[in-house]
Amino acid sequence: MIDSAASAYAQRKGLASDPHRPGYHFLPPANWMNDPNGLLHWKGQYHLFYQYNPDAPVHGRMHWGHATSPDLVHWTDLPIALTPTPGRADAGGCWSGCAIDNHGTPTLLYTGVDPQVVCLATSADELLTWQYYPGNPVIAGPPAELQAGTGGDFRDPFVWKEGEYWYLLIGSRREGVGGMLLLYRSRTLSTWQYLHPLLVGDARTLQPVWTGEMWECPNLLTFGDQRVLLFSVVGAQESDLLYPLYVTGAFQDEQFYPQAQGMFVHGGYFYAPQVLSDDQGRYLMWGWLMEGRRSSFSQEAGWAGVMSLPVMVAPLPGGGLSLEPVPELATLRGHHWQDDCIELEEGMTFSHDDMRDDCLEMLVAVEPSDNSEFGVKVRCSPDGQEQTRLVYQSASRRISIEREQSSLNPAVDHGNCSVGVEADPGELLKLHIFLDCSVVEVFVNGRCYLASRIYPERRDSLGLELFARKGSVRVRSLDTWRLASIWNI
Ligand code: DQQ
Repeated sequence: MIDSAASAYAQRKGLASDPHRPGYHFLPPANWMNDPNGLLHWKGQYHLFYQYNPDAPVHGRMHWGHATSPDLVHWTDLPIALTPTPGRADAGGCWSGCAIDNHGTPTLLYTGVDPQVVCLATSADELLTWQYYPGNPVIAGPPAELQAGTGGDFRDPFVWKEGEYWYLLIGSRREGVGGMLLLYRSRTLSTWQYLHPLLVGDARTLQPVWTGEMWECPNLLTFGDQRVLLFSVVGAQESDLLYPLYVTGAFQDEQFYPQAQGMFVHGGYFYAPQVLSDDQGRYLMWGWLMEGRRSSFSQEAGWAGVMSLPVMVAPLPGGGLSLEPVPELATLRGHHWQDDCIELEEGMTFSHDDMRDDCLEMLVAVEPSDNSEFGVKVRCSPDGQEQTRLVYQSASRRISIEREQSSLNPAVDHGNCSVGVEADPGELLKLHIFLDCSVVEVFVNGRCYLASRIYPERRDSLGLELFARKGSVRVRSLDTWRLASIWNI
């Protein structure tokens, strides 16, 4: 339990020597974490709540963990914010939800289980402790006419203010049809009127993207007249196919008119994102990075789950989303290697002898070429036995994360992932890579984001190398930084 700053520190210290435990991504002091919750920029502090099982590194009785940051980089552990409590509507767990500023009163709307209902809590002491609303649940389950087809799936309220109403979106599903987001409205936050489904998927269609059987964790972002819905798709019940989707469109007269949709984070490990709007007017997104190893390994390690980097999100004029890591992360930069104009012929590699670490940031700008395959190896052992490759194929315009050799341990994930990258003719390829022990995140030209997990076994798998494995490439510039850990332990 995070019952005091001292015990959080002791837990973090106890796990600090684990070579797979990230150093500059947020994660709890120990045990299990999943979705980001209740994101709020409040009086200059970023508040991050998260799905947390303080008792074991497995999904269990979900609490809300809590941390704050003044700068999006360094985090302070705070006491648990929500605890499932016998006799209340959240007795079986405090599942995901959101935070809002209700005219100066910090307010949470979250999922109580079981059954899945909407609960409300408020804070009178700057978000430190939370008072459970005695009239909970404020929504007692799906609307009667839809109840039978939802199978009780009704979770993760997202609330925003528009005109004279508060609106609430919640994830659900319709048996035999697909996922859906239900829309409610209220003037008070404690009494809600059901309006209609705002968006319904179709699990029988694969194109342009399969939208799965159930939707959860909705967010609605507003950019003038344009809206972006983000939600998370449960591919099929009882499967572990989980991925987030976006849909752009317009919200008029309480209806949503979709325009474009698609996947926006690739790699298979990023899930349940939540977004906050900060006082600079930016939408910042965090997602849960799932583990890519057996649960027994996480249990042995004493922790599971890590938060993604904070990512700025905005719609692009031609469709798709702009996705960039926040510039505040630059404060983590330490030793810097700077190189210009690196010519790589087929079969050649480039590195520096001392360019070895497992906490790194890289910016690589590559001139366009017709038919080349260029890449970066990370977590590479001196003999190459272990290595993870990020590869760009110019002919197919695809970026891949190749993990076949990422670990000598056969029981961790080794699958590859590959995604097409939109590029304008003549545009430089810009890879922005973050490596943090078992986390790899890659941003490509500010409009493609991949996140993956790797678990090298060898302590000397720290090498970094550029390579051309087909054709020749010209690297216009290469900047590599060692990044510092954010935990003072
Ligand atoms: N995780 C939470 C739910 C949410 C799911 C429970 C998504 O509220 O739907 O841990 O990861």
